[in-house]
Amino acid sequence: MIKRNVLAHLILTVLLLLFFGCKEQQKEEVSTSSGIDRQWWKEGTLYQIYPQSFKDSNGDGFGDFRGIIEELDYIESLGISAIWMNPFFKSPLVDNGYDVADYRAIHPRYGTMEDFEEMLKGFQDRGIKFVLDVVVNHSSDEHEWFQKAKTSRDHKYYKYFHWWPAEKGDPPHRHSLFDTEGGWDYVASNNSYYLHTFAEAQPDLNWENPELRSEVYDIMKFWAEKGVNGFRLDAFQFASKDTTYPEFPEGHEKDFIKWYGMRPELHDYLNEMYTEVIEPYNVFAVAEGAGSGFEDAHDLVDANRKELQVAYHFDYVGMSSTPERYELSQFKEVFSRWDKAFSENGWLAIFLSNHDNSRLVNRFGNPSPEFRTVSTQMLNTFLLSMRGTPYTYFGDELGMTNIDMPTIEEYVDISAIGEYKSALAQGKDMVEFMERLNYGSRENARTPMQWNDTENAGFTEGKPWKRVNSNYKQINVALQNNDPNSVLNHFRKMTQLRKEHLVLVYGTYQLLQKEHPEIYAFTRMLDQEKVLVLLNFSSEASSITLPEAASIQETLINNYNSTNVKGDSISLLPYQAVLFKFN
Ligand code: TEU
Repeated sequence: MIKRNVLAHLILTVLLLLFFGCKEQQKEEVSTSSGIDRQWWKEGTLYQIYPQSFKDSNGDGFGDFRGIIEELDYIESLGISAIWMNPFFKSPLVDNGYDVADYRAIHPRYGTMEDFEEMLKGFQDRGIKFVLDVVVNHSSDEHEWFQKAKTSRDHKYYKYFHWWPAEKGDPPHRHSLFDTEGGWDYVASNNSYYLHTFAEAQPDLNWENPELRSEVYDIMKFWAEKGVNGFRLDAFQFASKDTTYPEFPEGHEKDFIKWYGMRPELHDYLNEMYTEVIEPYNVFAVAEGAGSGFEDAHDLVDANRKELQVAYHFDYVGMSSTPERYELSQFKEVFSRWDKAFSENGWLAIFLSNHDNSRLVNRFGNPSPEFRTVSTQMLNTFLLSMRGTPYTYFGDELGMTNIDMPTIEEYVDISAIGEYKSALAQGKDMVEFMERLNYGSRENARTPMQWNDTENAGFTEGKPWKRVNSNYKQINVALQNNDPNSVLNHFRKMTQLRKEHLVLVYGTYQLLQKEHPEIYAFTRMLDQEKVLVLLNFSSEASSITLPEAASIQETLINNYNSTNVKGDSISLLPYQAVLFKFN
């Protein structure tokens, strides 16, 4: 049996193969746009709220809807256009809500349906759209469907899940992303094994069954009728499966996603979802995951195919998940490659962080007190000036950092605990393992929002469900609000700039000097408007020689007070980020 961390290694190998396997495609990195199809979900910046950690209104230590309502003005002040909120449905919370027991009910931790409606109206009144997280690759084992499915093979809900009848013998081995024991578990009452791609408590739903699909569309319609504007489809590339459940053969690491999901039928289901929900309700959908390559990704978001509107891929997330970090050349290569592939057709999300990764500044910037402000500003400049829809994870508009959690006792995340058990069982060097977990764990990104310098950073008046980062007195909203040079105000300037300059949304992208070891330089161009983006990814000053420097007209944004342009040479200070308009 291949253990979980071996699997993680395989995934990393896949990513590396993808990076280097496609190098020949990057010879020509100029992209062109073919007419503008203006859409709110392309132009806006999306802000992700992890509701459990945003703001607690009732002192129980968990963030809730009323806490979010209290902060609507703050959210509006960011200049973002849409919210994506992580799941808040009824759930046993085995995976913090990614295990849904009732898709139409609110978990009491977050409030009531009335609270939800008031919060939604608060967003609508401010012109902010709302994107719901739809977790329908799997449900919770406490969902009524699964509870009834367990009772008998004759129950109609039995066919809502994937089963292996025990009389056929042991099921073929299947990896699970959260369970070292594998992806099948036995149920005595119906003498069958059920499949779970994630935890044991997250049985996979059977998308090959039209009745199940119809139930999901009804759930989406229920929320669309309440006024939500979009859906994020969780782990969706796994939804359609080969129901002979073939074993994962050695040497097929590259095909991991194809092997377990991404069947051709997925496109039919998405097309059906489009006809049933997306088009009639005028909503949009974004899939977590973009399949196993450009072809899959294109098919998912090709407007002519009427499936999804946006996809997000993980190529650059993998490169930063270990303390060894990444090379700037890889970073440029991945973004340029994906941009080129989508220059004619389709649309991507641009993100560097979310609830499944440690903090942005730790992975891609420099969290030291000296550089965290400028390096976060530089990364936010990148996110908001690249082609695609920027996704900003809450707290990254402040430069919130990883929390130091050196011992396993503090971890509550199913993924972290599973990895720990597996490492222990394999006799790994646990000191090294804990260092890696401390750096890469997604729990780093789930600590409470830092509002001010009062106790618990103003997140709660009770005991927070997760310890607040001890740096909250140095990094918080109150401190940054009135400081024109703060990460927060730089973020606000960037969202504003993106609204004012359509070139930052739709302009073509061209990478300049791809070999430069410290500076990421690119242009965006739309009709007569031309913008030069210069980002120093290093803690040292650096300079670059560009013919474009001679045609600079205006500085649009700069995270330092000055720029240093001499002829065709531009010098940048550590982590300096500048946008120039040029002829
Ligand atoms: O994540 C899907 C996914 O691909 C995970 O492997 C993810 O990379 C992993 O959680 C990182 O530790 C989605 C959600 O975003 C995640 O929070 C859920 O835990 C998961 O689905 C199961 O629903």
